Amino acid sequence: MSEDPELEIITVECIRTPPEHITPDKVPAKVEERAMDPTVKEVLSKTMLDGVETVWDRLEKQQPHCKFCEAGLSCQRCAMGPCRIMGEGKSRGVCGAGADLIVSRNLLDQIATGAASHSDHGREVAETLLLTARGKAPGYGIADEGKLRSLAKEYGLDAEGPVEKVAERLAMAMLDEYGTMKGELSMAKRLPAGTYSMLKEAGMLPRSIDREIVEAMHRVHMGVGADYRNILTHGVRASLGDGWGGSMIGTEASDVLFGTPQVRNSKVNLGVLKHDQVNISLHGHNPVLSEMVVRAASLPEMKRRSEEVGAKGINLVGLCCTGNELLMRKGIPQAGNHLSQELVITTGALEVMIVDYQCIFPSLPNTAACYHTKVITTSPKAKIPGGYYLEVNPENAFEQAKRMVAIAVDNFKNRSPERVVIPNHPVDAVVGFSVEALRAALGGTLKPLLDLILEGKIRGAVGIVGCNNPKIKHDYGHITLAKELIRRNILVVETGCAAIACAEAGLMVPEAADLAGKSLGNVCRSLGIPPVLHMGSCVDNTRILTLAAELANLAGVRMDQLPVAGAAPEWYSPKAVAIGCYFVGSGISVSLGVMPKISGSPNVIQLLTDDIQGAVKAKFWVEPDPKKAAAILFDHIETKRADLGL
Ligand code: XCC
Ligand code: SF4
Repeated sequence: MSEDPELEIITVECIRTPPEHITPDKVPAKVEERAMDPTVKEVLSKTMLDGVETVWDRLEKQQPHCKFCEAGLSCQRCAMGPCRIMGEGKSRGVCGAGADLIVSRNLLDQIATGAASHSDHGREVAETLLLTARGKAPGYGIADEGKLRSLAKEYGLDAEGPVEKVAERLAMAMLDEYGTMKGELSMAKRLPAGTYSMLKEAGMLPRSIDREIVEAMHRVHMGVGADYRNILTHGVRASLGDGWGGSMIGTEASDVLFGTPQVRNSKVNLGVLKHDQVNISLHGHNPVLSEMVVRAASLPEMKRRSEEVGAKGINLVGLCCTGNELLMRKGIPQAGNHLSQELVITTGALEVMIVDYQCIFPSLPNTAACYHTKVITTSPKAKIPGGYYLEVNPENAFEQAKRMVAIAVDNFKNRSPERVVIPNHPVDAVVGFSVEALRAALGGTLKPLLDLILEGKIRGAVGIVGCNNPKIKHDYGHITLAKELIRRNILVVETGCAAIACAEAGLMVPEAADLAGKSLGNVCRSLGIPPVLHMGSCVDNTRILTLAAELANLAGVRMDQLPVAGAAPEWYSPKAVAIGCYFVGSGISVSLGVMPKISGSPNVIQLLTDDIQGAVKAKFWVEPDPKKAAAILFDHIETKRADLGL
């Protein structure tokens, strides 16, 4: 129980794997099958010997998956069902829906879920900006005034005068984008003219952020549209509202409040936990709370308090995208990505895990119940049974953050040193390649980067993004694809869990230039940069959009004409579906390492892997083998080069 009197908790139990399921003799082989990072393997092995259940065990217990659901052919949308469709083209749901409709509607549902998640996160950052401007968010401030004023200009606002006034105007304008009546999004103007008019022509330009998501939910109701092409055209539009709207607001407003990322050094993997300090992990996606935890943990009174309980200080570590946000802006070390979230607890060395939302396993409190760790939930949207709930809003965030740090410090005495395993070797990583940081490194313009691409020293660029999925050996897809691409002189830019995977594999240090092909290697050495660049969290995929748009504008071409592509080798999340769609919608073709649930409709497959090119000149590939995916992406890039006469 907590010593904080106001905290109540529903007690949950530690979930153990049945003893016959994983016997000690099976552990080494299972560990090899599941993971490749040495620190993950070390802690996973300990976890399995502790008998604590993880995501991999639960995946095994789910086998075999339902074939109808896997193919996207089950429908739960109304009370005449549920329905499952069998056989090609003949079978129908009770309402008469066929395979194409059921599959496309399910996919639209996923796109809307993903776009809603990122865009709602963006809205909270913009609201925090507004409260900060009005002096109602103690602890927050404007960290990047230059960016604030240039964004205000971009939004067509008065960018002069007191900083609070400009911030207030910008925050209001950003919040207006969610339901704007002006018919299109302000930041869609970042699109190169040719791409913009192509989308307009195709009826895919989003009218506002929320409207397209709400309309998607309307369209998945029984008896609305029945044409799969029309349904998925709207899916692309809704995703573009996320990419050039909600997520982009998330990125830009975060930069204004917390600072635009600059290139910096940090450390990654489970080895960043410390034996002699109070360990707190920050997990989720939104930087609004975690930035306050960083401030609270650095207060001298907290350090003193930690010394009173026999610790040598407070060690903050990041997980998933909240971690990426802190890594890029503050250099806070990163403990791991999606599939490491349970392992941070099972090291036995974690006092508190603070979560906001998205990608948080609902069973984390059960995992924590096997050790001394306390899970603290903070968002009214994301209460989790078994977690302590400390509601956070911009008005109280700093005060609440102090309480959380105090809970962690008080919990240090409950750690059992004999149950702790912390791997020894954190890995170095250079992070923080925002578009602004890249531009600054190149002398104030991206022109030198474009020239290197035009000259062929860099053949092109691929954004490797997205999650981990236990169906794929942890991080194997990301690391293998990145290595194969840089070897072919293709620059790799990364976000999300992909970025963490490659950082842990040592690909984000300048010395990794030696793993790149000759010409890319030389470019990296002359600029002192790694061949794989960390561009941030998943909302920061918009940094990749902005980068590509700026390069296309400099070259005077549409985005689809650039020798670039996207890849999500280990994706799992509906957010990744939305990201894939807004990349493709913007003209950047995307390779997926995990098959979406569309195999039940050959027509939908045909649309997404080929016909969609008629509208946006980009498409999806599905290729589970990252080596083959690298070959596909390389050919694509070389074709684009040839088309440009390079
Ligand atoms: Fe989640 Fe962003 Fe995916 Fe990682 S990459 S598993 S979405 S944490 Ni966003
Ligand atoms: Fe079945 Fe049609 Fe209802 Fe879906 S919408 S559950 S296919 S009746």
